[in-house]
Amino acid sequence: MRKVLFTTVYRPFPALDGVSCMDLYASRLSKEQDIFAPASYYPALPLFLIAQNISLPSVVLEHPTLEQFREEVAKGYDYVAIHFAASLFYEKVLMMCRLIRQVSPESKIVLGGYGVVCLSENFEQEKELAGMVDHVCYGEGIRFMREVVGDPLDSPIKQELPPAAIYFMGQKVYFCNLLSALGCRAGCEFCATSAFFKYKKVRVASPEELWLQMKKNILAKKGEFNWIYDEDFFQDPEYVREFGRLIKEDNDVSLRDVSWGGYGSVRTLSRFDPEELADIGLTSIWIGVESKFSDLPKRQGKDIKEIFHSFLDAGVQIVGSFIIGWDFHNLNNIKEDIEYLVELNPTFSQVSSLMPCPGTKLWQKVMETNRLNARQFKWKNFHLYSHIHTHPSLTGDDITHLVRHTQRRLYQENGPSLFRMFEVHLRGYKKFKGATTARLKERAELHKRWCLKAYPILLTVKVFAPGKKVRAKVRKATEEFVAEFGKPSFFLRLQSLFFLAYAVCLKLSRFLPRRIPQPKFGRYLYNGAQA
Ligand code: B12
Ligand code: SF4
Repeated sequence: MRKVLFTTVYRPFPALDGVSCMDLYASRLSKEQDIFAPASYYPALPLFLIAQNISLPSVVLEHPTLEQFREEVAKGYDYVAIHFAASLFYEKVLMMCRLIRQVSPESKIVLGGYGVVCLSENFEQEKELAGMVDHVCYGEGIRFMREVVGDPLDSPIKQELPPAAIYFMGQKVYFCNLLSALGCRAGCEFCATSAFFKYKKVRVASPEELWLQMKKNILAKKGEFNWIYDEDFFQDPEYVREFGRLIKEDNDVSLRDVSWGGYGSVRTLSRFDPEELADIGLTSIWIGVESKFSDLPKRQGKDIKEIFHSFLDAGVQIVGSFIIGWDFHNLNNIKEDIEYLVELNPTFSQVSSLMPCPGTKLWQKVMETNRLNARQFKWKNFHLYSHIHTHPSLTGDDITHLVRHTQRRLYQENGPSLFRMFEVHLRGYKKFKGATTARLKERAELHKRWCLKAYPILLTVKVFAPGKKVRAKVRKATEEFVAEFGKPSFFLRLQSLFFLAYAVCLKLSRFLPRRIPQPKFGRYLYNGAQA
């Protein structure tokens, strides 16, 4: 019987700015937050997703070494399918394909993931790579792989995905991921993911399928919350409202346990009342702030400050992404832009340089105006902190410095993200504790549970706070906590001391030479019967 090997690229993974590029929280969402940046593991979602939706038996390798990969390939697979997650991995993918051709020349090579966009360019040996592979997926991968192996394209899609994990002060929090759709119609000129799907939204799950899988995750206690993939989940209000209706009418699950998040934009969120979304379990959103001066269509609608304020008040955490290096940025206006982001007080943030990506309108513009630093261009420098094109007035070093400055300002003014998370839950609790509906009362209980869970971090933040301002915020939050929930229990106080001791050890460990942590190797079997 034919069989498939699915794999990520091989270890070790590079560090960007001293932090592993595979760590979503430490390297991005809570960067520059000293000991308060949690570590995280993120599964290679597409591989698990595709493996369970084809009829052929398969093996999924996550983060093998090159040697482990070689041993597996030598077993003789009909297809070797590589998750080319980012073009940064170009050299690794090239090496893996050369190795497949040596060890198992009969195997068909399949590439998929956003990284494949590099194949259309001509900087390194892209032609050699393109010449070695049999199938390249530029788009949705489940149906693509079904077509490659000859399965019916439109069978139902399963989504039993391993949870992601966040590690902090010896604690572990799991969260689940679900796929609703890929691509986006808004067509922002810099956006890699919408360009990849040709500015169309490719729907993968109906509201019912999405809710049934989320409900399964909740009842199995697989994770504390569910992240929904859809580049702008709120773009189709009828879809969101149907999904909400299913949640509301389901008596098996209390709102106390429903906690989900997704990407949104100012324009699409302006069509919803935060309370309406809180009532169906929304607890986090990712909003592209991009810049105060941006006139992107997705930024039109309510004032972004109002959006931030009203959602944070409703207990919804916000990941705010922000870009340094727009053409209109200069050393005079950039500080104003940065302070504007700091004032919005996103719970987590992604601050990056403007990264033109092949396939986007921005890439085309940069190429046409000869602004790509093409002579020394290498895909290994292609990431969210690089500067691969010239800016009208800022140098590459300016941009690197400004990215770091923004991350530090967010930390100095607002404190660690985990503290901001506590604040948002407290705000949510205060808003809903006196609610008149039973559902929103349950929502208040969800916030209370998180406040109690996060309370022990306060002492450590107070001791290691980046300044007086944050210390004052912690004092205020502690008083509010006591006013709402009474004096913390003996257990909570003990846990606070444990966190503090842990933090001291972490601080001391900073004096030791640091190794870049590598994600663990995993080998998973799928028998094809699931499809
Ligand atoms: C989660 C995530 C991560 C995670 C996990 C990555 C992983 N293990 O795969 C972490 C934090 C580790 C990460 C790191 C990085 N990431 Co990242 N990441 C994402 C993010 C947000 C979601 C990807 C995802 O899982 N989506 C859900 C799955 C189900 O959808 P999907 O990936 O699109 O997969 C579908 C298809 O693409 C296709 N497909 C995908 N793989 C395969 C493989 C095969 C064989 C086939 C047939 C099909 C197929 O089928 C799937 C189902 O339809 C995307 C942005 C986004 N909004 O999508 C950026 C994104 C992929 N990351 C990006 C970058 C640049 C990075 C970093 C370099 C970080 C940095 N600081 O610069 C590093 C590199 C390491 C890495 N592994 O990617 C870029 C890649 C752009 C490019 N062309 O290079 C993206 C697009 C962000 C962006 N807008 O620029 N990332
Ligand atoms: S709204 Fe977001 S996902 Fe959609 S095109 Fe713009 S940046 Fe991309």
